[in-house]
Parts: sequence; C-alpha cells; structure tokens
Amino acid sequence: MAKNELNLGILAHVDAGKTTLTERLLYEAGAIDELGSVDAGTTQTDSLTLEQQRGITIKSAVASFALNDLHVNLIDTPGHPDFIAEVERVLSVLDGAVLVISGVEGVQPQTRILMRALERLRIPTLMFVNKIDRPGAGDERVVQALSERLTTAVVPMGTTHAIGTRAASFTLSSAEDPAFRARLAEVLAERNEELMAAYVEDESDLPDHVLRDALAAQTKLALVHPVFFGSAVTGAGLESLLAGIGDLLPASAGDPDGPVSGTAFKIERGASGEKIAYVRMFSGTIHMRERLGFGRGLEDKVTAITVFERGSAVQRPSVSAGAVAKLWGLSGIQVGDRIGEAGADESGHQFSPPTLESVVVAGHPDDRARLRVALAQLAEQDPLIDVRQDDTRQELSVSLYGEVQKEVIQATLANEFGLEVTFRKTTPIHIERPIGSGEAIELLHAESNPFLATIGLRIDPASDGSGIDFRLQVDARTVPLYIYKTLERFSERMDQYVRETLREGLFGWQVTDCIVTMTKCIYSVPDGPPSRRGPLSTAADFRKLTPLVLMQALERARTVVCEPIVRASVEIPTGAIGAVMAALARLDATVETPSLQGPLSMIEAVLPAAQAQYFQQQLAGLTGGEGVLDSSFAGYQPVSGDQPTRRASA
Ligand SMILES: Nc1nc2c(ncn2[C@@H]2O[C@H](COP(=O)(O)OP(=O)(O)OP(=O)(O)O)[C@@H](O)[C@H]2O)c(=O)[nH]1
Ligand SMILES: [Mg+2]
Repeated sequence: MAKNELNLGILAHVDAGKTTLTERLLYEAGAIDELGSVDAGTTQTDSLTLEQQRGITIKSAVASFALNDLHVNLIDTPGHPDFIAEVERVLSVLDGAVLVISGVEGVQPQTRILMRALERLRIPTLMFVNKIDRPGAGDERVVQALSERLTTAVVPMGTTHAIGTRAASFTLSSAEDPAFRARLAEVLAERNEELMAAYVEDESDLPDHVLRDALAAQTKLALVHPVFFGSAVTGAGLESLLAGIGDLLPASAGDPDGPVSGTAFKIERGASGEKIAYVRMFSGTIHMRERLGFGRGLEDKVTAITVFERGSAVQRPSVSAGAVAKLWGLSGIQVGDRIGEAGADESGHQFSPPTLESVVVAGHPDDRARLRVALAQLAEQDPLIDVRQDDTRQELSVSLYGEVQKEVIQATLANEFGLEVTFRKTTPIHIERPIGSGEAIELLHAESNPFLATIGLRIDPASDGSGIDFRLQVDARTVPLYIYKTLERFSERMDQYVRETLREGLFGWQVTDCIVTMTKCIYSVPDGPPSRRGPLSTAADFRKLTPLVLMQALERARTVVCEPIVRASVEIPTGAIGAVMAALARLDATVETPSLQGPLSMIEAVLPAAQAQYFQQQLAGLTGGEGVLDSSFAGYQPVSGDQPTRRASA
C-alpha cells in the first residue's frame, strides 16, 4: 500500500461526543453515505448491542476514511472512567489524537487525566471543542480553561459565530489577522529559539509560511496543540478539523521491509467464536499463513487478514508497517501482546490500576465451570479484570474500576454466554508492602525441603510505586543451565515464579514495592561415579520450591496492608469551607490548608478511595450544589487500625 497511514485516536471524557464526531468525520470524508446517530444506536463504532442500548461506548472501535492521499484509521474510545483500560491499550498504537472537549461541560477531570497521558507519550494532539450548537456552549471561556487546566501550549485556530444556536459556525483565522498572528508567533517562538530570535527582532515581520510551517512542525512534535471548534451534530467546523488532521498530524513511519513488529490493542470474538486480533504494525510485513510469535513463547499461523477501508473491512494477503489490521488464527493471543520482534516502545501503564474487586457468583452452581471459561475469555480482551480463583472458597473474583463496568460484565455474561450471575459487594483492592528485610533458604536434601534444589531468597522493601524487582545474585556455575539453557532465561523464569508467589501475601493481597534477590541456587546431581545419570533437578523443583522459600522470607520481613488513596481537589464557595473541612476530617482525609480566592476556595486533600465516594455524595449538599470535585488516584497508604485480610467480609 503506497498510501500514508494515520492512526488517529478520538479521546475525551464521557459524552463529549467522540462517537458522534467519529461518525461525522467518516461522513464528511465520504466513507459512509448515511449519518448514524448515537441516540438511535446506528453509528459505525458503537456497534455492540450493549453500547447501543446504553448510548455509551464500552470498547474501542476502528473505522477508516481517506483524506487526499492519507489513509486514516479512526479509533473511537470510551470516555467513561470505568473503561479507561480500553484507552490505555489504544494509546500505544496512535500516531496522533483528537482530544474532544464539550463546549458546554468544558474541561473535566477525565480530560486532564487523558491529556496528561497524551503529553507523557508525546502523542501529537489536536483539540476539538464540540457542541458549539448547544445553549450554554462557550468559546473563550473554554480556551481559558484549556490553558489553565490542561496546557498553555494551545493555539485557538479560529472564531465561532452564533455560538449556542443550531446555526453556530466556525471560521479559521487568516494569517493576516493580527491577533491570531500575535498569539501564534508567541506560542511558537516560546518553543523554538530561531523563531524567538526572529520574533524579538521584529514581531510583525515573520512571514506567514514560516508561522504555518512552525505550527505544523511543533504540532507534529506534540509541543503545541491547535484548537478547533464545531459541532459533531450539525457538522459545523468539521471541514477545518479535517484539514487540520491532514496538515498538522504526522503520518506513521515504519519500514515495511524491516523486522516484523506490531501490537495487539484489541481482541474480539467472531460470529463462530473465533478470535480476532486488532494489530497495529510498526515495522515489517505480515503475510497470510505466516507463523507469528507473540510473547510468552507462543506462536500461531495467520489464517486471514483484513484491513479497514472506507468504513468496511477488506481482505488482504498481507499487512505492512503503519497499518492497522484484523488478524485471524492467533488463538493464544491476548490484548497488549507484541507481535514479532520487540520493536514498539514499551509505554508502561499510563493510568491507575483498578482499585475495586468483587466476587462473581453463578446463578446455578452447575454453571461454575462455564463461568470460569467465560471470564477467561473476557480477560483475554481485558487483562486488567484479572480473574482470580479462590480454591478453598470455590469463588471467582474480578478486578473492577466501578459499578458501570460491573453491570457491563454482568450483561455480557448474560448476552454472550447465557450465564446469569450476581456480584457480591464491591470492595477495595488493598496491597501489601514488606516492612523490613527477610531472608530464607531451603537446602537440598534437608528434611524440611520436599524438592530437589537449594534456593535462597531475600526480600527488601523498595520505594512506593516501584513494583517488583527481581535480581539474580548467584554463582552462574550453580544455575541449572541444562534446564533453562541461558542465565537470562533462568532469571526470567525465577522472576515469573516470584511474581506468581507475590500475588498473595501474608494477608492475601498482592505484595509489591519490593526487591527480591536470589542469593543461593544449587541443583541436584547423582552421588557421583559409578552413577552415569544426569542431573536430577527439574524445572518443577525450582517452580515449586520458590513459593516455600519466598513466603518464609516474607514472614520474616513482615508486611503492612495498604489501601488505595485519592488526591481530591475541591473547589467550593468560601462560605462552605468549615462544613467541607469537617466532612473531610470525618472521612479520614489529610487536608492541606485551603487557599482562599475570594468567593471561591480550593481545598486539597488525600483520602482513602473508599471514602471518596461518600465525600462526592455529600459535596452537593454541603455546598448548595456549587462544589466541584476533581479526584485522581494517588497510590496506596497503610490502613489505620486492623490489617484487613482479603475477602474476610465475604
Ligand atoms: N447538541 C449536540 N449534541 C451532541 C454533539 N455531539 C454529541 N452530542 C450528543 O451528546 C451525546 C453523547 O454523544 P456521544 O457521541 O455518544 O459521546 P461519546 O463521547 O462518544 O460518549 P462515550 O463514548 O460514552 O464516552 C449524544 O446524545 C449526542 O447526540 C454536538 O456537537 N452537539
Ligand atoms: Mg462514544
């Protein structure tokens, strides 16, 4: 395919109009002849029955259109915070993004969370202020909020007319408009020294094309963000936005002849239950019937390839760097898997993990086995639901972001698997951190050691948020290379055994923020001549002995249970400060001194996530409906009082 590809994410807070905008872009660009609507459940990208019933996007979806010689894959994402994991997986495959802001609701907490992630990953981003046709929509007000609350690097590209009415429209500013020129030159010069020198020399003398080129260059580097206005419903401003997408965002780079590298960002099941992987190609070319590796030692043969073209999927014999394709035949693949060589950057987690969990109970006890299979299938599409099985209680539980996700899982199990389930009460997911250091060793042939190996392990606390770090500190000659082939591979496997063990600490919670060091390793060999048998230890000895030793070490280190906390910024009428501070104190919050700004005041507080929802419920009453809460995940802190054991309440 000679065409340039642009993989473009549409991101925003819930209900900002992403799906409506996606539909409108497809329509304006000529990819569809009829405009669907979210409210009628007829859009291209809200194709799941559940999405149509609820009028919200649950899964990311891909559609495409052509813009001159550019082939654009649009990726519509969900805006509800319960489905943030869908956005996370999409971020790693984008060349650019359109961040949608509702002209009526303005910048929302979720908008900030998304923008921060886009900035961290340096994804070139245009902003689109939507819904200018709706009464109450703002333009300058919204731009001010963008620069105060998102980033100062915003450039409004034009002006609105008749805003707040059905006739609302948008016109691009001309390069001759002195106010536009001044703003453009100022923002761009701040980020480019040469331009700054020329600007200081003579502000009015910068040629138009220099400004235009600098705008495109800096937007492509994610240094500045052009702001467009319009309405996805009436189509106002869409032409300008389309032009911006074509001119200001970078087409994907990548060598079709290079080594194969891609990322699976979405998994779905076809009509007959077959697995379909959505893959963004970064390098190389995949052909039909080719065998592809995708991590965890797995590989499968590609049995079909389709790419997106003008809204529909088209079969192809191959797919190359830059494009997005659906691949059939990769039966072991999971969301997030990387295909081929480790080419794409590992972007890590951009958003906070789910902090809630709930036990899923099958309506009929006979359905338990089917439920386990169904949840495993859902986990392929969304690994963060992290299905766990409690063997003693015979219970299955999942991690959750919130109640809406829970309802969606319930409905999906009913609709797609014919399983009626109920959920137990949703409870917070705690973690355990080691308090001190602990070391343990099990010696080969010792009475306490049922396995044929010596393993010594030490666990030490590490900084908050650092996760689990495994280190090998043993004599390479004592490592069973006859099993693991290389030292790296042995280290990888030990790392894996350690992580599996630390999923359940002394109180049943995930242990994290620690360093685990292997200090001793010996394998068993026969007593010596005349025996000619080879070494006796197997991988199972190392796999099974690791948890025994590590749990002993952990007991010596001891652990503290920590609960998820959020940082809350509350904007309230100054008169309500006393009442709000008192409420926060009752909820175990640590409050920073409020800053008074005339009639409005800001309070910053850190409180347990479990309490934040109560605070949210009280806020309107305490502030006469004026209070605005902006809260974000802020890590974990030790619980006060008793150390809760996992699922003690069930
Ligand atoms: N008046 C007006 N309504 C709009 C506009 N864009 C979207 N809407 C309406 O806003 C509601 C939400 O639109 P969606 O397109 O579903 O929003 P979304 O951002 O995709 O929502 P989620 O995917 O659930 O986060 C629907 O009722 C749309 O008809 C607009 O430009 N003007
Ligand atoms: Mg949507």
